[in-house]
Amino acid sequence: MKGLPYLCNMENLLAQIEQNKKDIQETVVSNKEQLEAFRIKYLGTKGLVKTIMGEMKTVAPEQKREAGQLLNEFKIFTEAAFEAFQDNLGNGPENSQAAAIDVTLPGSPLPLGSRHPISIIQNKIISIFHRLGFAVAEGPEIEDDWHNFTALNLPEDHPARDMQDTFYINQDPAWLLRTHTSSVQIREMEKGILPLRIICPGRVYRNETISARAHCFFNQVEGLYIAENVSFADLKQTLYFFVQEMFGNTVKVRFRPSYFPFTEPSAEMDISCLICGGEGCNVCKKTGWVEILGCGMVHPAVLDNCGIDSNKYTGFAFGMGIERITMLSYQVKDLRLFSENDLRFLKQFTSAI
Ligand code: 2NL
Repeated sequence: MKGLPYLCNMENLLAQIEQNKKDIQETVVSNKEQLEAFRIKYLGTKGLVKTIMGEMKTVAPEQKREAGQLLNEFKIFTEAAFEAFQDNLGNGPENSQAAAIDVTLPGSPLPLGSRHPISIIQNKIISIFHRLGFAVAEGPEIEDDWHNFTALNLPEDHPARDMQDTFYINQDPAWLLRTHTSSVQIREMEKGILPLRIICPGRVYRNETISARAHCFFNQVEGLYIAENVSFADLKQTLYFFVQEMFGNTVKVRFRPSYFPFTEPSAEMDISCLICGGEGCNVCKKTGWVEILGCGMVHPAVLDNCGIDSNKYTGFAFGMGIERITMLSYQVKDLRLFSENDLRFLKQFTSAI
């Protein structure tokens, strides 16, 4: 407006409104200060909208109705312009977080995870032994000397008890991180409920230098069957069934004599190499065989230590490393991959289970 006093008839009221609308249409608001200046100029208490509205009193009574309508439209026009400027600056209600959510849009899907390869193989082992009547038993990872060593017939000076091989708890070296899940089996035997047919999967700890083939923690499945008249033939047949279910029915097994303080006799079981079928390759170190577990008949001293009458009962036991079975099953060359949480590795095991 050119600073002229507002004229008091319909024609001039219309002219003022048209001029202001034109001005508003030409206004550029590119920051908060300009927005505020616009608000004060048009919509403030002394702004043009209010001022022109004040002109109503000078309009002839028969034209007041029409004038009121025009003024109201002008007010709405100005307010809409202000809101549009505000939105363009990015702080209007349309851009606030609440308004940005369109509830009619489909949600963003949660990415599907995958089971860890160790868990896949552990579950497979559990289900095979489940079909033979073995129940899963679990126990603590922090153990005492008795359940981890003494009850298992390990002499006081056995190297496994050494600080170098076992993680003892600093505050109280009577406690240690279990080095095998045999301690769970000891606890089950101590309960005295026979016959006993269990497998014990779980994490174990040994003070090993970490490499492609060894880690300071890994997973084991141990198995134990105690009843009257359990023989080495039962052990062989059970493990043979396991291998056939696990690796297929063309796989061959062989038992080699071995030594463990907790079994007598003791053996190690090999399977024919899955990679070369026995021809000889890198995996089997050109022998055609790969070792997968240790086993034997439970030593009578172990039964006695757990309060089981070794004249009445016999049993077999075995233990295997799940990492090793998993590496053979999926041809994983480095055991460290299992604990590094590298999604490029883990995603390769995505499946429906
Ligand atoms: C291996 C060897 C083995 C056992 C574990 C066992 C447990 C009790 C009594 C007797 Cl309570 N034996 N467990 C027996 C033989 C071998 O593991 O090389 N594991 C990876």
